[in-house]
Amino acid sequence: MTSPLPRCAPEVVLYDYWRSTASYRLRIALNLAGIAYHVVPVDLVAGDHGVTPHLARNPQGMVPVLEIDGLRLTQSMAILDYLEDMGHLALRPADPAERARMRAVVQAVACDIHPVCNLRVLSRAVQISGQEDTRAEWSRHFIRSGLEAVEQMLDETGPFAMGAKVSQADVVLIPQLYNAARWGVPTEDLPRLTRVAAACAPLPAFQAARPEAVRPAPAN
Ligand SMILES: N[C@@H](CCC(=O)N[C@@H](CS)C(=O)NCC(=O)O)C(=O)O
Repeated sequence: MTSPLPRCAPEVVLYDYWRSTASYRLRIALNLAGIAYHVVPVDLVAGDHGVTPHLARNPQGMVPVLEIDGLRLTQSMAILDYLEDMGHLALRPADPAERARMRAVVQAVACDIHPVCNLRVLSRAVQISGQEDTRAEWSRHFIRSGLEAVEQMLDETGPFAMGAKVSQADVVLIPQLYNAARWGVPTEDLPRLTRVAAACAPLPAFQAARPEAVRPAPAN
């Protein structure tokens, strides 16, 4: 009698771009969950997100997209909640008031800072103004003012964004801080954000998700 084939879990596939902060959120989350995944790069600079086959994966033409459990999911925060609802993660405080406080931080980043500094928004701003400088000035303005407000929303003692435990707030803040540094936005004078960055930096799940750690090797 032949032995049955081993039952393999279907592969988890992350369509991402190494510098994409929304993709960075999912890399951290999947690492925290201990879920192995295969990365398919979608080159935003080359415009691969706006054409087939990526548009067929996500009609919004954005990364990340995650294939998991036979599903194809878009929107990083919806995916974080899916991983949580499936029992892979516990990054949302149980207490409703604490959870609302955390969601306020998450949404300040994911709904208010990040979208206005997205590639398509910056490209349009440059197109309308006719000034390439607009890209950096616009980004710096919205990232700095947004982070100044977020600073005041964070837990006073930490060390993580909402207190003693890593939460979804840390998962969105670390990529946003990376993006701030990329645009030359100073954040060292924001002590709570600086503390969050220091607390998350040594954690292996955050380390392995860094853009520098996942950047594809240049093609020869
Ligand atoms: N709300 C979406 C945002 C996704 C998003 O903005 N992704 C960016 C990269 S960080 C993107 O694909 N940008 C392409 C563009 O702006 O055309 C999510 O959280 O997944």
